[in-house]
Amino acid sequence: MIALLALLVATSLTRASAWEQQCRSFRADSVAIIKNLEITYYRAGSFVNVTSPWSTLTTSDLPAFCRLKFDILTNPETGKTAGTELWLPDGWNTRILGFGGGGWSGGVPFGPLGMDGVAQGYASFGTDGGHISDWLDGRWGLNNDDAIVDFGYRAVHLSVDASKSLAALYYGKNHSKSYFSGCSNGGRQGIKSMTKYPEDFDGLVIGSPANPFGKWIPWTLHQSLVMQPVNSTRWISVDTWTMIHKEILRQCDALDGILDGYLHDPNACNFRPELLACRANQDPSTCLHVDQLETFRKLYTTYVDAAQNYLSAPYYLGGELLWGTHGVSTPTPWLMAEHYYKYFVLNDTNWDWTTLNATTIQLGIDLNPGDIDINIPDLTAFFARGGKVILYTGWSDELISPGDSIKWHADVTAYTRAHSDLDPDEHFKLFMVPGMTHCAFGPSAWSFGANEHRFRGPHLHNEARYDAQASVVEWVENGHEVDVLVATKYINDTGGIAFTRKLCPYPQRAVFLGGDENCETSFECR
Ligand SMILES: [Ca+2]
Repeated sequence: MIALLALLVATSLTRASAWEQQCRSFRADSVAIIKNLEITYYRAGSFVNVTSPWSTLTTSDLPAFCRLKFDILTNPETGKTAGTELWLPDGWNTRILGFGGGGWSGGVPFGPLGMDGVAQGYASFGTDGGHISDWLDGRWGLNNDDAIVDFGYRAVHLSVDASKSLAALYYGKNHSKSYFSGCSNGGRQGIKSMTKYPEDFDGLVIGSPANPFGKWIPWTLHQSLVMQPVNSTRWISVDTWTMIHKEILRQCDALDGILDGYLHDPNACNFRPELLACRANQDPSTCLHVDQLETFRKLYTTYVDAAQNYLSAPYYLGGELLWGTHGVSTPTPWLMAEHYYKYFVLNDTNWDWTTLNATTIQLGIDLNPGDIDINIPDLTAFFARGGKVILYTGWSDELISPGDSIKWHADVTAYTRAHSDLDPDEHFKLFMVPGMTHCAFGPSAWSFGANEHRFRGPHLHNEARYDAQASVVEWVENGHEVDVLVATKYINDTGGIAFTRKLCPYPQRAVFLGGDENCETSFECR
């Protein structure tokens, strides 16, 4: 028995050494667009400490993998490149998984690459989007069309091609399927891929997409502008938002049957803000001025242009605690939005964001720098080749209105039905996540194996319904439709399980049936 164990250990050591040797001697000369390849092999459980402006990963929990760090030549005429990494686990599950970047990207998304990707056996890749920057800093875009095009679509697309080729070279066989996981701008990147390069991915899990970019960006500035000037009778401070939030919960928390500190369906709440109107001589920190009531109404109303054309959905009830902190209803503008007009649209470093007007907004939409936007909701080519996509958005998203995900889902459904014989419901599911803020977190059950969820906290287990990424694999490879996901709330988002909830394909929602409110089996999708 001991001899057998010794043999097994020796065999596995030999195998590990073979991979290590394969990694260290790997050459990518045959992949023409790869430049400056650097190779590092990490044995299982070794200390990984890597950082980019976008993401830092520090862990000793990863399986053995070969790290390829390289530049992709994105424009042979100018020599433009985009920084990219492909991590190849010894125990490959034969799948490729790409990760998107939020904000302006600006660095390889190491966290999800490791915890969401390699740890699950995927050959995992991500790109910096063609530039190095802080995720909110768009100064790199000034008079830099090459970099803007990389950000718009080129860096991701070419990194898919390169990663497929490199994985085939490394493992000596082609990948089986390719997947993508991204949230925010990463969600936009996923939608861009499905529309522009429908063959790049077989399945995607995308969250809260920054889409349509040219209409979402001005919305963020609009949300700040309606409250200006700071400390006027229109202004709503962080403390006042907290007071409003408490009143919303007082009026509506129990509507879903559970006093759990969040709304399962914000649209079910007929909130009456006027009950907070200040009475004569009332302390103004305990009530709302009539001008603040008007501000409140505007922030929760669909944003349209002067001709009543739709630009963006509004805020929804329940996320108020973040609106004034890292949301967009803040004294200063959402930096990403200010930089979009300064450095991408107007090339005017002195542009004053408070002068935002219909002409500037339309110019951004018409210019569509770097083809950032996705203007036609056409996923028919992606659907026709069997592609599947799970889209998710938190109802309490503070940076991108969740209503825009609902509109995009409806637009794609309508377009598909009008222009093909395909059934969009067999390819595209939307999951609205009660109480979740932008991409993750919030008072609710928000962990379900979507982008960065394993990086941001613990994970229940790998069964498909607990794991959006595993669910889309099941859907693509075995035809098992995703009819429910289970989200988990961990104690303080780090510890044991506080409660679980069902997430249902929109427009269904999880209805509480009674019984144990902490267990998802007490809910039903209706
Ligand atoms: Ca509730």
